[in-house]
Amino acid sequence: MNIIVHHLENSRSQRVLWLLGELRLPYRVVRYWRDPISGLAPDAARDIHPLGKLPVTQDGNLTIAESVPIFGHILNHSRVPSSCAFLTVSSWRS
Ligand SMILES: N[C@@H](CCC(=O)N[C@@H](CS)C(=O)NCC(=O)O)C(=O)O
Repeated sequence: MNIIVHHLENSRSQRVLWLLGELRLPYRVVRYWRDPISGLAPDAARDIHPLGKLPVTQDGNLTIAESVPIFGHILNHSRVPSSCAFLTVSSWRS
């Protein structure tokens, strides 16, 4: 896994960076800063997501939006035991 994280400051995308850090997985960050007046993501975020919502990750040809599937993708490619609570809940919900 060679993941790129499109990360917006002060947002839930911080959780993706946290998870990758905890799992000691390598990643690259593309950083976006909020507009100081509106607090919205910059226009450049729309190059990677039609609504400019982050996080978005890219792993090879696979681009994923939405935190939960991003977490699933990361955990599927980690050495986290399959008994991990997150994976158990995911399979229970599907
Ligand atoms: N359901 C999405 C929500 C994504 C989202 O709303 N991200 C916010 C930051 S927490 C965002 O990009 N806001 C910038 C904007 O709306 O301009 C997820 O869980 O990833």
